[in-house]
Amino acid sequence: MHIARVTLREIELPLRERFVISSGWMDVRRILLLELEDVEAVTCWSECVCGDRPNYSPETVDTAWLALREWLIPRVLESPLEGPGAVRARLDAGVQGHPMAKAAIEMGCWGLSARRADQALAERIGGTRERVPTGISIGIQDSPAALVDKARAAIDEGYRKVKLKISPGVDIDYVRAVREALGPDAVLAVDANAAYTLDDAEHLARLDPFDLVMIEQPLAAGDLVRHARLQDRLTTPLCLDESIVSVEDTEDMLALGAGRIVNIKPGRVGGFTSSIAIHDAAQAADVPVWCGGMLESGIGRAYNVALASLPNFHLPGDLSPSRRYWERDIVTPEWTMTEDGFVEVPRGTSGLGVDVDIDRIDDVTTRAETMTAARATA
Ligand code: OSB
Ligand code: MG
Repeated sequence: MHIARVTLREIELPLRERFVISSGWMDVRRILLLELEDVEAVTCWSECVCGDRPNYSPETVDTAWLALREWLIPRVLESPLEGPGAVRARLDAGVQGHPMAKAAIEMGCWGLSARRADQALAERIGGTRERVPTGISIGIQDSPAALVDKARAAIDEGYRKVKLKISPGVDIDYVRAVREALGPDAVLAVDANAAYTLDDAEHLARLDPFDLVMIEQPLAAGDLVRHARLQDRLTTPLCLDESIVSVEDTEDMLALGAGRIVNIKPGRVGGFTSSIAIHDAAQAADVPVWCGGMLESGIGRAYNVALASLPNFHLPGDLSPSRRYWERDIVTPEWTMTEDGFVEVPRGTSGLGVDVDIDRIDDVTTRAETMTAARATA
């Protein structure tokens, strides 16, 4: 694999509705896209999942742009790579951190290698599922009644899991209202985005009666030991998101008992190689994983759907259809959900399984820069 050119682009896509989580909110998604091209002019797009502000992770669109332009893209342009499995080591040499920026390149190389092999991305990485159960992540609402309306609409649309964002004070009453309205069969989860501390253990135990499939990331990202203490005091399984950036973090979680479920976002953990290692480590420990989302465009979604077709993805992913997020996505066809709440994994196609709508992308692009080997060595 020999990358000859990489174009960095930033686009702005307005969300259909404001998305509020405990640590911030978003009306417009700023998205960093990459277009990779190899020496034989085969191309593939990928997406970097960073947000606008460092509320979910330390990386942002602007730090990723800098890291990609200054340190990461030059590294993949400098000489041929053995294959997508070799990309992460190349990017890690001499560059600490920046897993989201690294993931955008690494996953793009997997996409490119799928195109070169004339295989669907899911097939290229060993995915086995033909369709993946779909969940929805509902942002913080102004009242329990407003949340009940959203959650009920989601169940009616067919979603197989409903995740409610919570934060201190916007939690027990909201979850109770939804459980009472939707009944015992609804698959419900909550996600705190690190808003609590271990001092809130008793308060969080008040969620136990609501039979949630998980409480996602109640404590801070670095709080593995404290998550283990909290898990000891709850019957509801904890799921880690922000805390897991590598397979080593996953091993630590397993060793400490800091959680019983892992949310894998390939864009958060540095790409597919790391995602697959996390998937395998969790599977060996009988710990289920599921694929989280970062309000991706249709390009990032293609990677998430491919990953979620691996066998240990037992729980529905945050893989909602395009129309949940955007008036118009940047791919054709847009991502859809079946009436019974599944997303179909593209098969028998080459690469991502969707076409990139370049006219649409041009319309929403705010900056772009192309780098070639010459620039990289200049
Ligand atoms: O914690 O899972 C999260 C979106 C932005 C940042 C963090 C999270 C989320 C979501 C969105 O929950 C899930 C989706 O993409 O549908
Ligand atoms: Mg989360």
